[in-house]
Amino acid sequence: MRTLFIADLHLSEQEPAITAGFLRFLQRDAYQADALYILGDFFEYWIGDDDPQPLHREIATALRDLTASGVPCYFIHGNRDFLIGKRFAQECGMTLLPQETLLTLYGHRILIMHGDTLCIDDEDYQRYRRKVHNPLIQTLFLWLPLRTRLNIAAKMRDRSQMTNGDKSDAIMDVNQHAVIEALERNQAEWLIHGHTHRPAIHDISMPNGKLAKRAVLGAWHYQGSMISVTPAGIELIEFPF
Ligand code: OKV
Ligand code: MN
Repeated sequence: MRTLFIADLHLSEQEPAITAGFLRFLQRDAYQADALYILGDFFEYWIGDDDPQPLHREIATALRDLTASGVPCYFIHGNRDFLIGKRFAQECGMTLLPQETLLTLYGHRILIMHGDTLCIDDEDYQRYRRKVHNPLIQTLFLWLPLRTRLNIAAKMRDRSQMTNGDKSDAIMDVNQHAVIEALERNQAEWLIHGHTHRPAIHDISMPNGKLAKRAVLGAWHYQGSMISVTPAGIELIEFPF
């Protein structure tokens, strides 16, 4: 009786150690779980399901093996891999979920999301997000040839790195009001998200006097990070690759 959550692996051909760590995590932990939830930024970048990168096929095969063995896998988009579509999800045997999803696990009401929508103080990012989430803009982008999309995406990542300066400093934290609003709106006890790369389990005093929890997943830079939910509670676990 254990459900696992991960986020922010930022998988890429450039970081084979992270891919190896993920494949080990699947074998060691995920096969024993009731379900696996991936809460976004699974990949460092994504420009369409038709991208023929060998890494994508390798990951799809590994997730397909897991889901075919009977462990359901669910996916919520991050700010980097928001273009992951039905085709790739089907290849993995995983289910795409809405950006905010309420679960009931072992009697607990748990809200899950990537976490970027909570960072409302970063107005530049929220403006950028509205643009690239516009369905018409996405359709137009996906019509472009693969090569063109790769070039545009590489330019956008370069620019973002320049304007962000030191990346980890520039990642803004969640807005506390947005957190409370989301928990209240869903009548949830716990919130699980990633994105900020600040792994922790925070207590939240709700306006109704109740205590809620916000569990934040860590990024997979030098080690793995997962959240485990069991009938006994919620736990943040870091582990070597
Ligand atoms: C992902 C981020 C690059 C942040 C572009 C429309 C547009 C989609 C896209 C291109 C970029 C995702 C898909 C990438 C996240 C960046 C830079 C900063 C802060 C368009 C729809 F605009 F060209 F029409 N993209 N890629 N960033 O390289 O994966 O999240 S990406
Ligand atoms: Mn993110």
